[in-house]
Amino acid sequence: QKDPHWWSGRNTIVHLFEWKWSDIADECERFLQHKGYAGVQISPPNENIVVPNRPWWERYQPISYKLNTRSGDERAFLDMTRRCNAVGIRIYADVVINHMSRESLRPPAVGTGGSFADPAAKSFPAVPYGEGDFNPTCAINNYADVTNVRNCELDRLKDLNHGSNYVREKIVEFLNHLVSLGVAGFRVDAAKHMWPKDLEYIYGNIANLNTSFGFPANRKPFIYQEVIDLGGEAISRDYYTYLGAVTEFRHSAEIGRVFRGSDKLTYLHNWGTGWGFLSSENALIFVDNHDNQRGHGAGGPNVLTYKTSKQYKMATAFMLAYPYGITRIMSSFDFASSEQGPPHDSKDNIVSPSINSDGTCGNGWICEHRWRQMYNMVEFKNVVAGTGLSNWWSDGHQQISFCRGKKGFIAFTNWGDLKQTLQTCLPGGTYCDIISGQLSDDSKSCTGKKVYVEPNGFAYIDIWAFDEDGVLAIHEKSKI
Ligand code: AAO
Repeated sequence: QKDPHWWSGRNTIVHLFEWKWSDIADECERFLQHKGYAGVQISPPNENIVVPNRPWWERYQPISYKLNTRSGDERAFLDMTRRCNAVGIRIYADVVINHMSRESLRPPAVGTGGSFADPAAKSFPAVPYGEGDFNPTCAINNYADVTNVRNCELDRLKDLNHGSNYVREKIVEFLNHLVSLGVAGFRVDAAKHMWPKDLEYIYGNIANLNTSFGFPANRKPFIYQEVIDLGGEAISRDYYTYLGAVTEFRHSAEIGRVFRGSDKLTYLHNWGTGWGFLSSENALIFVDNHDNQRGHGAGGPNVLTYKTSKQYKMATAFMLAYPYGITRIMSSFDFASSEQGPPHDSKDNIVSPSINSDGTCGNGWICEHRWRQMYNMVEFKNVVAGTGLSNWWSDGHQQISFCRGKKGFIAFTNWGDLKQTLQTCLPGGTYCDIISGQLSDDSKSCTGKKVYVEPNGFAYIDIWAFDEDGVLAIHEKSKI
C-alpha cells in the first residue's frame, strides 16, 4: 500500500545509507525532527555475508534474517525505532528478499552475526533454507525474457523460489518481525526479479503496524518497490503499482540530464506524468540512489550526485518544489571507488559521523540532508503542502520560476544571470532567500539574499550565473 504514514507537516525520506542504528536514533532527535523530515530509509538490517575489504554491497547478500549487521543488533534496532517514531520520524527497512548470498570466494561463508552458510550448496542453516527452497541455477542474461529475469540468479545470487509456501512464510516471518519492532514500511529490493503474484501473497500476510509506536490501528506498511524501468524491457514498472509505490528511475535519469544542461529548464513545466513518469502517488522519486550514484543499477552518466554539488542542489530543489511524487534524498559517505564500503576503523567497525560546528558532517560522511539548501527546501515543501503550481514563467531557455499557491516562490537559472521582475504570488513584504541563507534566529534579518515583494506580489529577482546556487526560494515562513 502507498500511505507512508507521515506525521502532518512532514515530508521526504532520507536514505541514511550504511548508518548505524545508534547514529540514526541520535540524528532523528538532534536534527531530522527539527527540519521536518518524515522518515529514514535504513540499509538492510538482516545478517549479510562478510566479503573481504567489506564492499558496501555485501549487505545485499543475506546469510540469515537475524538482525545482526555492522549497523547494530536487534536491541539497537529497537532503540532506533522507539526514539525515531517518538519524534515523528518513520523507519523504512531495505529488505532483500529476492535472494540470498552468492557462493563465497573463500568458503565457508560467514555472516555479520557469525552464522555459517554454504551458498554453493544453497544451504543457509541460520534461516534455515536448503537447496529445495531455491530456483534451479541459471543466470539472468536476458531482460527481454520475463521468466529468465524472475527465476534466474541476479549476479549469481542464490535465487529463492517464492512459489514455495515455506519460503513465503519465512519471508513473511522476517517482515512481521520488523513490523513488530516498529518499522513503517519497506523498500523491496530487486522487486523486478520477483513475480507480482508472489509479492501479493507476501505483502498480504504482513501484520498491521505496531500501535505502540504511534501508528493508528489497522494500518499496513508502506511498500515501495525497486523496479528499474527506463523502457525497452519485458518487465514494466506498471506490473507492480497495484502492490505499492515503485521507484521511478526515469526521474533520476531525466532530472540529471536536464540540470547538467543537456535539456532546457523551460521544458520542465509539465514534469511528472507529462514526461512519461508514473502517477504521483505511485512514484518514489529521487535525484540519485545508492546504486546509480556510483555507476551501479541504472540511470547512466547523467545521474547527479554530491560530487557535482551545484547542479545536484538545483535538481533537489526542483524535485522538492514541484508538486509530484514521494521524495527521497540520498545521504552518502564519501567514496573514491565504486566498491568501497562505509567509513570504518581498524577492526572494520563502521565509524559514526562527526557533526561540525556548522552542522555539516565529518569522518567521511557527506550528509547531503544536512546541507542548508536541502533542509531548507524540505521546509519549503512542508510550507507549501496542499497547494498547486501556478504562474510558471520562463525565458524560453534555461531560466524558470513558479509559485506554489500563495505560500511559496522559486526561481532557477541554469545559464546566464537571471534579472527579472516576477510574480511571486506572496503578500507584500521582505522575505529571506532560503537557499543563499535563511531567516535569522531573531527573525529580524536575513543571513543571505533579501527579496522585496510589492503589494501586487511582484519582486525583482536576481540570480547571478556564478552565484554559489542557481536557485532562489522564498515562502511565507521566511518573511521578516
Ligand atoms: C556483487 C558484485 C557482482 C557479484 C555479486 C555476487 O558486484 O559482480 O556477482 O556481488 O557476489 C548490489 C550491487 C551489485 C552486487 C550486489 C550483491 O549493485 O554489484 O553484486 O549488491 O552484493 C539490477 C537489478 C536491481 C539491482 C541492480 C544493481 O534489477 O534490482 O541490478 N539493484 C538492487 C540494489 C543493489 C544490489 C541488488 C539489487 C542485489 O539496489 O544495490 O546490488 O541485491 C539493467 C536492468 C536493471 C539491472 C541493471 C544492472 O539496467 O534494467 O534491472 O539492475 O541492468 O544489472 C540502462 C538501461 C537499464 C539498465 C542499465 C544498466 O540504463 O536503461 O535498464 O543500463 O545496464
